[in-house]
Amino acid sequence: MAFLILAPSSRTSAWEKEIRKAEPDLDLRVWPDTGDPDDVTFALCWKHPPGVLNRFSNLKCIASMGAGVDHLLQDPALPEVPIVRVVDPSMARSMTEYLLMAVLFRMRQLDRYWQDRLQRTWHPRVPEQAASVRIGIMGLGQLGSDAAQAFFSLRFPVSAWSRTPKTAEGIDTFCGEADFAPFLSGLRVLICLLPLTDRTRGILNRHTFEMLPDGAYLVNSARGEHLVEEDLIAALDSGKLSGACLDVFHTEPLPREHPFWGRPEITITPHISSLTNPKAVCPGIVDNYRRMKSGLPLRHLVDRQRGY
Ligand code: NDP
Ligand code: OXD
Repeated sequence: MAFLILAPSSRTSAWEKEIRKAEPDLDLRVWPDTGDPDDVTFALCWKHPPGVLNRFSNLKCIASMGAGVDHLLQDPALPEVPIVRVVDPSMARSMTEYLLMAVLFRMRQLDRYWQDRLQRTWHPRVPEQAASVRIGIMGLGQLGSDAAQAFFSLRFPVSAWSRTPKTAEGIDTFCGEADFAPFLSGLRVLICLLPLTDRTRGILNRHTFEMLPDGAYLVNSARGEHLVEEDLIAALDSGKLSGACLDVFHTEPLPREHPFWGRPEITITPHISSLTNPKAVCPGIVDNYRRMKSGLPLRHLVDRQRGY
């Protein structure tokens, strides 16, 4: 029974260290040094080359190194074994901190003060009150729920949209396609925290932007493919949107020639809104490995049909 780390584009030394710490006797292998492929029963993956997991005929579980599993499900030859993902309160907290930073930076016009500083200009502006800035969160799961509560505790009005009905203290909740337009109306900030699925790909498009009040602000820290990039440029050009803070992109790293770099209204961060911390998550991943070995129910299972 071997545990394989399969993450060709990632540095894996911290993962190896933390997995060994959690289970010192583990037969741990790191791609591409798999040894006998028939030994591998558990694979911890991030952006694996499509098709390669089929080499492991005794594979019993695939674990995502992150919260998202779109990188796994886009492999058309993914073996039919259970998939688990990372759920970690520190990841949710980190995402919440990023979102608070994005919204407060914008609200308190730090971008403009930064420009003023370059000109050595003293130019006070009246700040907006949180109570007049309605935040809309797409996705009320592990990350969206934490963020919604944090904005609510700072007295922002908060709306949240999910696939199935939800209730959350102080949050105006909406669900499904019928609720999409009412959810969007009245938002000053739209935050995307959806998983990438067939139903959510491209959801940040011109039709969605049209349903927002003029001058709304967009934050996307879910996946680049949620956004139709040319529709964002058009919405900024027309003034429909006043700006955006983007952490994720169709192509990462964002190519140097990409038009987003030339747009001062777009804040760009390099997919860091919530990095997975191997120290925090490896005990849970190893727990699932042990569960798989003992035939116990796995935790944080992914529903393949739903896509998340
Ligand atoms: P969860 O699975 O916990 O939550 C997903 C939420 O999205 C749920 O509320 C779900 O609804 C909702 N949802 C899914 N499909 C739809 C739909 N078609 N219409 C409306 N709502 C929908 O995911 P997490 O909160 O853990 O993570 C969300 C995503 O964030 C990840 O998939 C990943 O892509 C991204 N991420 C990005 C990071 C970064 O650094 N940039 C870091 C970590 C994650 P329901 O509750 O009804 O099921
Ligand atoms: C994740 C990510 O899905 O970091 O965890 O994007």
